[in-house]
Amino acid sequence: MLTRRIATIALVLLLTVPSMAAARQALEVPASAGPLDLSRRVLRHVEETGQDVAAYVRIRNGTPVADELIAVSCACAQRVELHRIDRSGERPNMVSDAAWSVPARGELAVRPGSPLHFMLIGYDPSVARDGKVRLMLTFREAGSVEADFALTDDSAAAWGAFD
Ligand SMILES: [Cu+2]
Repeated sequence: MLTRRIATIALVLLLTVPSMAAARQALEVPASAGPLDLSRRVLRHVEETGQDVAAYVRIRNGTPVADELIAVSCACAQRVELHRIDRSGERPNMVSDAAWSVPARGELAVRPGSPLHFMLIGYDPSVARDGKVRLMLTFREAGSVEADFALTDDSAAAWGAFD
């Protein structure tokens, strides 16, 4: 019986592991602006129109030249702000920044649970296609790039799924 159970577990692993890896790869197509690589592009899914929703991304810069993210936009929102949660006061406060630095040979991690997120103000979920919305990110040096962000019910889990 034990042998049979192990065989069953092995079979389950054999069937699920490759498909999980494939699903992870299929989740995101590569996107880049010049030398900057944009991955882990996720957006909090909501059904209701007119909400403010958060989006996240990891931007990697392999070059010795720093850059700056200076604007984000989406046909799915009235505007997109670069929000930073300021916890220095009595209550957490969302501050809208003008730009975020992408360090040389480093990364800008707009990560769930961190102080940073894109805030899509007045989000319209009807613009989404195939579980994705397209955002445009503009960098001071690298210029503009359009990239799809995957809708998710759990941003932290979606981000972590790339690990
Ligand atoms: Cu915000």
